[in-house]
Amino acid sequence: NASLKEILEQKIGEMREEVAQVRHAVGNQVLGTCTVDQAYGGMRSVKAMTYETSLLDPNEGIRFRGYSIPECQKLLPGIKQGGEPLPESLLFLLLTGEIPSVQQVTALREELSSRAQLPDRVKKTLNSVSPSLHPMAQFSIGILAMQSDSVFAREYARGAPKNKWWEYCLEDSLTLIARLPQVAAIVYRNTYYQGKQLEADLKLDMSARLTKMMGFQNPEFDELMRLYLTIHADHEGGNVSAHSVRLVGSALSDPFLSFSAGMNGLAGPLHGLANQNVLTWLLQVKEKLGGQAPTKENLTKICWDTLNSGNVIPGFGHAVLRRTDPRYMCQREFALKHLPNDEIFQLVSLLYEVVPKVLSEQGKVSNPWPNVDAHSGTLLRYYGVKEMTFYTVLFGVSRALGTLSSLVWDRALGLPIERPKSVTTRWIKENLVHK
Ligand code: NMX
Ligand code: MLT
Repeated sequence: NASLKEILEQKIGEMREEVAQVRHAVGNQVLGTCTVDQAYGGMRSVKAMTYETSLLDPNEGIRFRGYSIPECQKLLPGIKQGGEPLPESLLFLLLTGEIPSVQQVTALREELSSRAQLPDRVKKTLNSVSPSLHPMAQFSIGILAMQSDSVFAREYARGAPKNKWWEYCLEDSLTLIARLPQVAAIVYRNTYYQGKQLEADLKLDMSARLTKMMGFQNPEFDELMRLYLTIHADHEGGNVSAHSVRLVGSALSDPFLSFSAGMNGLAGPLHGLANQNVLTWLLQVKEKLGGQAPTKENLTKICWDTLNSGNVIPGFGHAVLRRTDPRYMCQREFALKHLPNDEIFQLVSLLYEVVPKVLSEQGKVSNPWPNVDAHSGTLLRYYGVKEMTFYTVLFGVSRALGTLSSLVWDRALGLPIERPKSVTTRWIKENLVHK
């Protein structure tokens, strides 16, 4: 039962060797190309970076270090046998590539607990922020308020050698991950409970610690939180939050600065904010039904009204996925098991039959199927988290696990500053149109 750091030390040595071999063998081969349309079109599908912690298949969905979500649910240690995986187990997997033993997860939990206490000055900063600020902005401020604790920034300024950077990045990443539940809970209590804070119980795993600090006491909700924090953790490297963390980190900005940048991207409606917008939209749908039972017919009409008013249907579509998101499916399975009769879940279920047909008929979307955000708010609401503007913060707590694990590897592999080349439209005309 080697420690996380011992395993990482060994794996980093092996991986540096592997990358050197790969670059020696195929370093000058073309990985991806970029057409003019792709350059104007959000670089969609351009293969232009490496990212080790997860890989997304358009049809199958995400694999964390090679393991699908159902495999993670089966293999990663939970709080009890057969329960949902502990996010701490996933963190171990993302960092090392290995499924941890129960002892290894216990050790990591203890490590995180020992780092979880939030300094008073950070609490003070969070308490001084207006609760009218969106919770994602408050969350990002809380992350930045911890920046003075960065070991990476301190050691870099002292001239730390490059081969040690990953260790300082790991230090900061573990501290950040350990503290984020409390940052999130303070934002929650400040925004919706007049700042009445609850103590952190450091003996609990990060999910139960978070729900307790928010004010909930329900073991079933704790299990949902474990699943939630596991499945939102990582989605390969090109999504807005992961890529922002990578990009900002490539300037050797420390993990606090880099992760805050990622959260500012997650806060956008086309990315993480979609989970808030989905529930807002579902409640609007309910209102439009005006007491009528939902049917395929009346829901089809409401979907068309949404599209015709120039809005997207939140929670549907994806830049890479081309089938139903497995993160949607595992949440659906959780709902079928624990809340099959919930009114909003039944609405979500019926929309699963309706929306893809409407979007396909409209003929614009590359993928008409639901993504992770189409389901998460329904589950949170069922367990009492009715404050929709908070949902993306929970996504953010989870996204730390993947993006910060990846950042450790960026420093371990010595990735340089990111600096792709841009061109102007005039350059394209002169060099391609009038060639
Ligand atoms: N409802 C209506 N129109 C849509 C939708 C949707 N759900 N999804 C895509 N479209 C439109 C899109 O706006 C674009 O229209 P136009 O050509 O007029 O600009 C057209 O379909 C083609 O877009 P795609 O190539 O299918 O999608 P793209 O890769 O550009 O964007 C999303 C991907 C996820 C941003 C897009 O599907 C979307 O806006 N979905 C709704 C918001 C959402 O659920 N976001 C969460 C994604 C997951 N996450 O957590 O980040
Ligand atoms: C994510 O989890 O980051 C989203 O599904 C968006 C993406 O992968 O582009």
